[in-house]
Amino acid sequence: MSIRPRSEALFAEALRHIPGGVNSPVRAFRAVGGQPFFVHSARGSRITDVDGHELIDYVLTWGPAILGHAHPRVIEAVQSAAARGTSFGIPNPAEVELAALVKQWVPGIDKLRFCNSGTEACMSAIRLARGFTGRDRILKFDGCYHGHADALLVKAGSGALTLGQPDSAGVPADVAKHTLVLPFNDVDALEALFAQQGTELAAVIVELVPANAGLYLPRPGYLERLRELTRQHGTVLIADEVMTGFRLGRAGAQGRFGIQPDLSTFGKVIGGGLPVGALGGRAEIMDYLAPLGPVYQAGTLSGNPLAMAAGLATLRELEATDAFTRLEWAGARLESGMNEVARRHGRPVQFQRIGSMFCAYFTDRPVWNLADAMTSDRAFFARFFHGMLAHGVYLAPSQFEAGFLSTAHSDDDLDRTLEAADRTLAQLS
Ligand code: KE4
Repeated sequence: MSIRPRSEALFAEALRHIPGGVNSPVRAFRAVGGQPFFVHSARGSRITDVDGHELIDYVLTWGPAILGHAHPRVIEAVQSAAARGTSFGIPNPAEVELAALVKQWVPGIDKLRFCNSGTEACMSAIRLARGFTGRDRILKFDGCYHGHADALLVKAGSGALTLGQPDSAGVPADVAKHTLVLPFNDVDALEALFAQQGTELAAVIVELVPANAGLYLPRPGYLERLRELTRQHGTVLIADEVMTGFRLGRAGAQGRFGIQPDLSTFGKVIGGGLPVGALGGRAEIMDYLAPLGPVYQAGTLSGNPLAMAAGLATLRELEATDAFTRLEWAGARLESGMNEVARRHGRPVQFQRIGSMFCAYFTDRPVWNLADAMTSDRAFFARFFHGMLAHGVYLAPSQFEAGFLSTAHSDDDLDRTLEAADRTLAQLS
């Protein structure tokens, strides 16, 4: 007897109308088996599915819901903005306010351009770097994901990796050939590449904290060396902060690691759950964007007033509360608790965390790059995922995704989560 009959019926219908029944591949549960549930509503740290099950949510719509779902101030801001019109395609005050606020939070952002997704932001940043330098070649790192623009779907992480399609069909070889891919955290490989072709590189795009193959951290000195090499060779350093921006602190990962990129891309939190992306950085580069400069970039809904209102309300709430202190505390509590539970059951787990982002790899070796991440026992992860779901905890449906905490996750949520993990590991032992 299914406990989710309404979700099952909806998924059967979705399969008739939508490829794979989902509007983004990772939602399809292909990495963990079974089928996705459908959400009826969400509030705070909880989501309720269409069959009435309430779950503690650690996906948080893949990062944006840093204040938890349906935060009153965000809802109020969006409702108030909507009453004045949903879109104008004409400059509106909110886009100026949000751009100014982002500049206050992130040193080194002289100018900012809004778009509608992280993909758009990263795609535009690559085009801008190519236009600014006159060079075609770019470098990314395996396991890192920067959205689904052709140039960046080369050994992508996230969904593409989980679906076992390191390169996507439909990306012309003529496009992919301009994208070089190195292992992350390998300084020797970086030195060799820059020695060989550094002056031909338009850009390096990097997640300063790769979180699309689970979550791993830069080794001490690695990002600093990357910054030095890109500066020496006139290569634009693009920090992809779509996931880490405004989550790992006011200045995101670049603030935590003291790295000053030339360009940064943002998404997720900056939109407070509505569709927003952004790229920003040095005016010398940003002013190459149309209508000032020769690099074209555009969007009907860019700077949309509803999305701007949600983003402004979110950042203002983070600023008004001790959000980052709370997020750090909750992350540390979850980490220590999960490590204790894993030890109790003699299960090798690498629980890797920074701030309110985390990933539990089922492997006995620390994870510093994609090759390490691939040693995780994905079959066991799938069983753990479903065990946790059965105990009311929703983790990302893939080993190669990060989990997130919000300011709405209570001590009781954390206790329940650790209890669920204890019971799940006991059942799987
Ligand atoms: P979007 O186009 O999905 O808004 O952003 C693309 C993107 C760019 N850069 C980074 C570092 C990202 O993490 C993402 C998107 N993240 C995935 C989750 N790993 C989105 C989830 C999905 O694809 O459904």
